[in-house]
Amino acid sequence: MALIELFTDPRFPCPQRVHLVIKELGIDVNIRDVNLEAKGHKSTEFLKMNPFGALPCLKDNSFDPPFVLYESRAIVRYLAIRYGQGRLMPNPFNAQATALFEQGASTELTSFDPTANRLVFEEIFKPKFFAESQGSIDSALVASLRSRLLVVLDILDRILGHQGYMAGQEFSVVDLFYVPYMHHLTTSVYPSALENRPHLKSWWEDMMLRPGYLEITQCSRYS
Ligand SMILES: N[C@@H](CCC(=O)N[C@@H](CS)C(=O)NCC(=O)O)C(=O)O
Repeated sequence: MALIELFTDPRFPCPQRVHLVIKELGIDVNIRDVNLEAKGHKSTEFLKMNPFGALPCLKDNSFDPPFVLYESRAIVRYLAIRYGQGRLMPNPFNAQATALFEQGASTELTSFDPTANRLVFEEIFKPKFFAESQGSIDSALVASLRSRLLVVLDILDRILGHQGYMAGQEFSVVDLFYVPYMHHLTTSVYPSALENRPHLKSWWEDMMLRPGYLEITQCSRYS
């Protein structure tokens, strides 16, 4: 049996977070495709692994019984610690580095994601995959998300004016957490997002060179 199995639909941003770290750290993972449109993630079998019925989900068969984990950011941290020799994570015995890492991780989860995720869903994924079940684009919501997002992007630009990466001076998994939604913002939903935000722009230019980014943007299975 494969050692690590990743249940994924690589066309979607949350699974892509995990694909990015796998590529970045060169971890050997067996891909188990679950088609979101075909509702594979709502099957009884899948719900036993992730009761929320969402992707991604990881199964590590090096344990008996296998270790099952859902939530993309938790999976990324787990893979970096267990299979990446702790790379892209702070030294857990360095209190300040760990605190700054958690500060950066919380900023992504509580400030960036609620606006970027919702906006990208509304403008890209809803019309593309879920129009029948979720209706058309809600333009009032889009307008409000856009103005809230700009405030967050301004703050991120200021933060990156005095540190190189989202969670401090080192590149970490927190930078990867941002990548899937930043990709959709900068390429289609909000191409002007980086205008007049020089620090954010230069950080993003750096991210676009990462091996995982090149894979998710150049390989057709991710789109
Ligand atoms: N917080 C979760 C969110 C997971 C999530 O919502 N995944 C989406 C794909 S980006 C999904 O499976 N959507 C289908 C659904 O919720 O029915 C994570 O980061 O893993």
